[in-house]
Amino acid sequence: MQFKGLALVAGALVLGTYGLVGATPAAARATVAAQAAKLAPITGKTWEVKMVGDAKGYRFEPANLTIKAGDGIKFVMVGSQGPHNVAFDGAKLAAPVKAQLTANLGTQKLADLMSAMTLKEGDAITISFAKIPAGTYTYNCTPHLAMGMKGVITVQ
Ligand SMILES: [Cu+2]
Repeated sequence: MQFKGLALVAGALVLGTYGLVGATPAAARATVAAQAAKLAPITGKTWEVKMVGDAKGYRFEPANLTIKAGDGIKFVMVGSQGPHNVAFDGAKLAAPVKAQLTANLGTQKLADLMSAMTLKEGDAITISFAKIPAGTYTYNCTPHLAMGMKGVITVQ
């Protein structure tokens, strides 16, 4: 019995050490922020951005859009050249902002900062920018990134 007890204590120490090594403070804070972020509904205007694929190429129209805090954007697929989605570039975003943008994708989320795909004409992705700080947000369409399907949203 005594030996078994020691083995359990040793096992707990190994797990405890691994836990400390595996979780850096930054990762821990990001996890907390992700858990704290909840979808913040649109409180202002809902803008429309078309997701287009045609003989001229793949693009968001307009590719540059300035909105106010609390506004939302409805990304609507035009034509049949999909699939399209909206994926934010997180490289310059702070962890809490990434978490809020991801939360604001709601049930349309495919991955962090990335929406699900639209497959047919009229399919739409509506994203709230409530609780998103003023700044510039670059995004792209994952399937058509290599073909230059990108956009910029400025939140005032
Ligand atoms: Cu696309």
